[in-house]
Amino acid sequence: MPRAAMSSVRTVLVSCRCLAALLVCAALGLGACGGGSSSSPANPDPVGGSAGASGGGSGGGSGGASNPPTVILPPVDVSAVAVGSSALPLPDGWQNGAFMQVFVRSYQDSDGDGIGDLRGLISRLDYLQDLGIRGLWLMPVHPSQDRDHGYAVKQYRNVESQYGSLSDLDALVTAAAARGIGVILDYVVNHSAADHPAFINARAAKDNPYRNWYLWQDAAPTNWNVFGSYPWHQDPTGWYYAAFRSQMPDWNLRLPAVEAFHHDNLRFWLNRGVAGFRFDAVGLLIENGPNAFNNQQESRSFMQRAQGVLQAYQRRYMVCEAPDDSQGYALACGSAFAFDLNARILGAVRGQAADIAAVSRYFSTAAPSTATFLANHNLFAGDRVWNQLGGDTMLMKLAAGTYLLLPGTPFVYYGEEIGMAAASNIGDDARLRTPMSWTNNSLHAGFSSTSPYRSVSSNVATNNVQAQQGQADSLLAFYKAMLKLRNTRLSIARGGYDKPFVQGAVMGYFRTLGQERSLVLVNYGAQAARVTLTDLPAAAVLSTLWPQGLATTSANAGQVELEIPAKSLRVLDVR
Ligand SMILES: [Ca+2]
Ligand SMILES: [Ca+2]
Repeated sequence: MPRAAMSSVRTVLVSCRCLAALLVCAALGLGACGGGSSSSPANPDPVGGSAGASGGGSGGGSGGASNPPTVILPPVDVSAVAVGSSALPLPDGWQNGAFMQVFVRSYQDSDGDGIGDLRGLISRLDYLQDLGIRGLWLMPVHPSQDRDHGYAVKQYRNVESQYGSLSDLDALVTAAAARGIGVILDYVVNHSAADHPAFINARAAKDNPYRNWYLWQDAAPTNWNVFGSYPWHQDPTGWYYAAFRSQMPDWNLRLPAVEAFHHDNLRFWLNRGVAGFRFDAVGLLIENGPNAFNNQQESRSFMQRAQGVLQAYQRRYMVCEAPDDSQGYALACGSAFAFDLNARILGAVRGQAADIAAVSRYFSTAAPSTATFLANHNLFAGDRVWNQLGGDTMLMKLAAGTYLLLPGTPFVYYGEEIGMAAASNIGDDARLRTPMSWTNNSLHAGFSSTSPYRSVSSNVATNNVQAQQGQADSLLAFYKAMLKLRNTRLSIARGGYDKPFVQGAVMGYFRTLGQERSLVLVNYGAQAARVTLTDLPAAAVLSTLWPQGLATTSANAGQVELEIPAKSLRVLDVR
């Protein structure tokens, strides 16, 4: 913990005269509501700099005979964090390798409580390294109110106790870096948990110094509809804004103190060697009104400034989730997820011509830093790939080969590499977040020694790591082969995207970096296809990198014909 971390934790005292404070007393389970005298807050000059930190100065005397009962609201750690060591023991360009999106709760349980944890994840780093993964995106690992997905953050500078401790996270970061893997954390910047100390303070009274760290109105605002829901929620002291749900109130990100708080939080983790962040829901950061709450310029500017925080450090990486404005945030964030590509790839894999064309075109205009993926932890981005493609291994290979060889930074959703299915007995997003299938054990999938907190995937019997390891034609082996190409060919990891074309159901393109040139051909069709390339160097030599064992081909006057079997891909070195 940085030097200053505990030096200015601010405690706020509030009178319990009003109903709101009584409710807070009740919610906190504090018995101290019945009396006691006020004492000075630990720091009498809280955030806003205005009077009223103690609450005792406002409200006017009611002329009562006794002192008002007082409750001590929880302190908020808003201490400043300065830039620390900027070094990162990762190679330059590490972020051009593939990431694994990991839900820690479901990855590996180390202590037999049925819940995944950081020590469990550390024990699987060798697997991830062997697979060829160069980065990990950990879904939220902070103490959370939901104690599931983690997106209702209660504390930004600590680790969920079910997952372990800060030192466990440090150990993970160190052990991952030793394997050439950077760790980025999910950072939830739009909202906190309702149980976050700042919101407990904010809702206690209108004059609480943290009041305007959130968005409040006295009366219910009209005409608001955020993706089908009314985002204002009634509380005893007013109406507060929460775009997602009542238990996740939105921060007031226009307030400089709130932005500074988040920047300090980011530095807290960057100073510990965390390699960067995945920022959640950045389209919804700052609102300008009922018809202007999504993708406002102020939100992009906010993220641009967050990028500035990371730029004070070496080789850090950040990526944003902005589902309906991927390219708009690519610049502001440095990298944003391609939510307009994943369904196109799965459509191409099914042989749909419009989707093949769209995939071929994509990186002609998209930022080369775009983060690609097939599926993630949210159903709005699609079901598990196995479910979407009917469990067809050939099609899953085609989908993987498509995005793992394109420009950008690919994000593999944990278990995707073994064709892990959703849970068949769960209807919501949780179906996508089942325990990792390490073995065919129908109770715990090798994820734990006991019954896991959530049921396992529906296809654990067939699609698990143990069954696929050592099998040359497995989906796992294919992912490993594609990642090896990405990790050993700089042109594929970070080269240009040149001369894309579509011939029939075949998509082709070149990846070029310096003298190294790679040619990728993907046949999405149900028949074998012959592809004619016409403008190669006159005596170009094409050697096949994948699949292995094919003869070298030479161009004749810059022209060559290549055969691609149905639903397969071919990668060649061209020189
Ligand atoms: Ca555990
Ligand atoms: Ca917001």
